[in-house]
Amino acid sequence: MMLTTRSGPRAAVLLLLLTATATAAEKSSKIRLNTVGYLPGHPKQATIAAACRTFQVIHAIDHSKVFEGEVTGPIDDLDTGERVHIADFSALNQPGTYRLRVEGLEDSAPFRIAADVYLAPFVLVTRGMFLWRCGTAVRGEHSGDVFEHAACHLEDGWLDVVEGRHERRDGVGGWHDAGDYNKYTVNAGITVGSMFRAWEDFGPSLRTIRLDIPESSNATPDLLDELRWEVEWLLKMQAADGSAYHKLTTRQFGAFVPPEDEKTPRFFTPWGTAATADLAAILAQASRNLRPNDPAFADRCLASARRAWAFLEAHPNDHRPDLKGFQTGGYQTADPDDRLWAAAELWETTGDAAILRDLERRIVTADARFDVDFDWSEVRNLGLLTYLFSGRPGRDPARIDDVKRNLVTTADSIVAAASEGGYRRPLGRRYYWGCNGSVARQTMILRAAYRVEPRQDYLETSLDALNHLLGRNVYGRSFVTGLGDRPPMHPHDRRSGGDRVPAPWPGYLVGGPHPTASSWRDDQGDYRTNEIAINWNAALIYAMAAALDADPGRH
Ligand code: 9MR
Ligand code: 9MR
Ligand code: ZN
Repeated sequence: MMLTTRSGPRAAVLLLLLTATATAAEKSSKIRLNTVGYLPGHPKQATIAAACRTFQVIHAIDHSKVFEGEVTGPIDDLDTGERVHIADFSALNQPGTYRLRVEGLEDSAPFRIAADVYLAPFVLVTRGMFLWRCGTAVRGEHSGDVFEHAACHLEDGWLDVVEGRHERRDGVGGWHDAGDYNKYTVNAGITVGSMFRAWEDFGPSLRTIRLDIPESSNATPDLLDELRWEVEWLLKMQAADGSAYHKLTTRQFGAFVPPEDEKTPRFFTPWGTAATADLAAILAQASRNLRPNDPAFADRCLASARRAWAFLEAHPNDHRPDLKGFQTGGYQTADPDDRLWAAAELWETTGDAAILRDLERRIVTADARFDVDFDWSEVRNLGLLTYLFSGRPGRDPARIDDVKRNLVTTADSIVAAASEGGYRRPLGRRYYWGCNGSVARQTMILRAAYRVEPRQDYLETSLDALNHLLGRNVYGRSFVTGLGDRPPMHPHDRRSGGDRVPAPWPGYLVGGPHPTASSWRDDQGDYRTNEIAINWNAALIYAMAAALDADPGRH
């Protein structure tokens, strides 16, 4: 709209400035809480970045008071430099839609208290994986917008780099990695591993959830069908000798166009041992989880997993692929943790005693140590958890004790880290590329510890992770597109930037602030803090699956 006023452009500029200031003030909401909501029967807290003594919870619509209390604090939040107070309204369990009110401040964003508060969010973020499908057309509706693209990357991929001849090999399918359309074996590892872990830990809560994907009408649970989409692609990433190609990508990152318009050739790149181990782990895990619904497919997965394992045994040294000529994602990583994970999944699926001995040797070498936070480059936790929760006989009781003890100590350190700051962020003061994904993934450690020692702290801190990502942060905003209050509008995502819909594709967790708590920018150009990625979404899927399972009504 053109602004034409009698006093001319200066007044127009002033008016724009005023509007901008108002918007900025609105953006720094002082009452920060989970803008999606809370589960009855669990703690409920907000962080207030202002001096205050009392607060109220009011009905979102008629503003009638339903709860009041005194805040605690102040706490000096070292990450943000703020002095904050905490409003605790845990005692409010009556389902409804509310806002938090503090005299002198703008009311908080609306939020719900409801037993099903995580159901729609779980569907949204898991459907995010479906919308990431490559090699096929996808379509989704959200809040009145339609998000779609035609079948893409049907030429995947070329063998030039690995075979020295210009020939195609079928690598169609899988999920795009992130804001870019490339496909990387290593990142598929942590992603699929985290989602299968969600299935293995919380299957009974997830089994009947419909995701409205093309396979929804078959007899297989939708979450498993979505996983199978990626597993089918991984099968194609295995070379004849059992090794795995490290990635299938363009040479440079492409433009912000819809995926079907990206016609630049994509190449298989050389193999690596981390990629091969991750492929072995996933296919072994897929084999046992998909067996009840498709035994023939399960056999294929297991045969491939075994071939990958045999290749690894014949190539005991860490081998990183030579990726020269490619500027796309690196995902280069040391392989000991990947091998440990592969051993764990293969043993769990087959019961092979030699693999168990190998696995336990690796656990000793790693001091049975859990990583307090982990992403694509650290998959040891996945292996340790599979080992710990196995129902198979034959494990060394001393090893089991080591792993248990380490798990509980690690969970304790996460609880302690959450307690230090004003926002109960389980990752404490660590901020790096993709840290939002790590916050979500910490719930895996917390929920595992809760299984071993049912301390309420573990359960509640895993919900704190979600509270933080959905608005209890310095921005008072949700970090997930299409969800909660003032979610990211400009993620680094080629589909969102390349289509005509103003809203971004929904259901995606952005990487998050770094190097400091306040360095996130909702700007498409800022791929360091505002990109989306399958590994981070998978962690969020786990966290939300865990929250579905935490609904006290379910037990
Ligand atoms: O768009 C790319 C994003 O998907 C990657 O995560 C990121 C880091 O590897 O790189 C982005 O690409 C940028 C490139 O590295 C530098 N030039 C600008 C590109 C953004 O379009
Ligand atoms: O998640 C990756 C992060 O740990 C790295 O620091 C970063 C830079 O190498 O790359 C991230 O992964 C990107 C990948 O390389 C390309 N696709 C997008 C990924 C998310 O930004
Ligand atoms: Zn594609």
